[in-house]
Amino acid sequence: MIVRTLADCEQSNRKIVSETWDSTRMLLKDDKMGFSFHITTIYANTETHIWYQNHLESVYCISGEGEIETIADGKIYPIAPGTLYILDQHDEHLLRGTTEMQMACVFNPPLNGKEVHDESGVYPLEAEPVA
Ligand code: 9YT
Repeated sequence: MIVRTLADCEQSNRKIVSETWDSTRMLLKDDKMGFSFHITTIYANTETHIWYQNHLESVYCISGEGEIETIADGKIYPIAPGTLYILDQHDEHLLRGTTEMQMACVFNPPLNGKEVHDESGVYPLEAEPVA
């Protein structure tokens, strides 16, 4: 059994700060669960280009308002508390925070904890997906 608190994780190197978001990776590859779990804050009035070509990600909105646009078809989906979006097609997207949004994210394969997006919105592959 492993127990961690967000408050403790935020005080450690688990918290990564980027230009338009920060993310506290509470559960990572070295926990050997087959996925990682993060609490991410998307900053207000921002747009982030994301394309997880090597990962599957699901994101649940805890608080705040925004939208996600899938680039392949130009569709825009509102995000509000209670919304879960599931990037099952490795969907390239634009994530916009209207207000600050707090999100809970899971990744398969798990992140190792050091990743930040490169200029094309991609994280490098660290592991094969769990079947
Ligand atoms: C929602 C989203 O993908 N935000 C980018 C940060 C990511 N959740 C992470 O690296 O923790």
